[in-house]
Amino acid sequence: MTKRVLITGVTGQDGAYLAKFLLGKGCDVFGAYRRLSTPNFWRLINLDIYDEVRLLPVDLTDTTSLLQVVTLSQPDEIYNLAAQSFVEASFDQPLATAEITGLGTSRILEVVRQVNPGVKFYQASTSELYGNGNDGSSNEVTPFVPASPYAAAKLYAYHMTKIYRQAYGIFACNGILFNHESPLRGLEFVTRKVSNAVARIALGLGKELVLGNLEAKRDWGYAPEYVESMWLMLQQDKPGDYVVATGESHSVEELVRRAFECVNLNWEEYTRSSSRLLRPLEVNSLRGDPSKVGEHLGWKAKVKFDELVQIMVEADLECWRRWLRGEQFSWDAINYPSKE
Ligand code: NAP
Ligand code: F7E
Repeated sequence: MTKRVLITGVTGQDGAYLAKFLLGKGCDVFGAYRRLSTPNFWRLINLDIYDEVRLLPVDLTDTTSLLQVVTLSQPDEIYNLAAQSFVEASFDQPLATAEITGLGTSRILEVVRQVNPGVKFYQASTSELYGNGNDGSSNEVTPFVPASPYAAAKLYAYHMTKIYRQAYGIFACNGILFNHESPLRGLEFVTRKVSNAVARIALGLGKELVLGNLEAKRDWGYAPEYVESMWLMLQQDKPGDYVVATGESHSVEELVRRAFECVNLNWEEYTRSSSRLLRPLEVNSLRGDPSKVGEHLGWKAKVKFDELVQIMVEADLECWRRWLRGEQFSWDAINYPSKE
């Protein structure tokens, strides 16, 4: 029988890649999207799957809408990817972040418990949970020391996922994913901000790149690979929690240097750091230990840092070259889901 899957946050980076991956597995894919005044389906259009995903409106702050999408889609598996996911914004909007990213997860879990506790549930947990608690590499038993409203909200969601697993026997998993990036990454995140600025500078469309903390280190992987790990977690005999990472970390400065190397420019001539872009509290360094996901699920990151940066810079160069030729970006497309 065709498996039915529901993805919250289908309009985001991971939602779009996961939808594509699950369609490739032959699943019936339901995508829960948030109605906005400006349509936001450019990633689904970019991956050429807009017509294949069955789009249902939802808001994580509205339990009724969650009840409706779960009842309508009758899923075998739910992937909860929706969140206010930008750490910086969580300092400006701590309550909205708690409502969506934290309580939103509780609302879905409660709908699952009441409607069909047999549904398998994936929670998008994060390396931000570790905060500054550990200088080395972090695994599934490393203590969590959250350092932002985003991380605190995700910590609550992480625990609720475990609690529903232990208390009600729900097949609920936490994927503790380290940063993963792609050409579909939002422009506010540092990798895409850099690749986009570098492409514009290389084509004479931009002059400089202004960043915050150049010393911060992250374990950056390639998003299309990471969504496979989400699916693998729900195909196991037992539910569990898994760190997903490359095992390497690099600084923001290395990211910038590498990105400018891709277009044969010297990063120092175009880049400056502004104290206005520093966060009220920074997570200095994160590196994951992917031993468990490798041993239990056979998952391993293939695309590493240098290749990732190259993929992203080349994709942005291609976009801006098309723009110079008068073509549209995929995110210029106007589209609305049909009620049918
Ligand atoms: P993203 O691009 O920011 O996507 C977030 C999604 O959540 C979007 O589809 C967004 O909809 C939706 N959303 C936000 N508020 C909502 C609400 N109130 N109701 C319903 N939907 C709402 O994030 P991502 O990078 O794909 O990440 C996916 C998930 O993994 C997130 O939960 C994130 O926190 C987590 N995570 C990400 C990373 C990473 O490196 N990417 C690492 C670890 C964990 P709109 O399009 O309408 O805004
Ligand atoms: O910042 C530094 C910044 O915003 C990375 C989310 O997907 O991954 C993401 O969170 C680092 C930080 O990602 C700028 O201070 C310097 O140290 O790309 P980011 P993030 O905060 O690591 C985790 C795993 C998630 O779960 C989140 O949802 O880069 N940085 N200068 C900058 N960051 C940004 N955005 N912009 C700058 O100008």
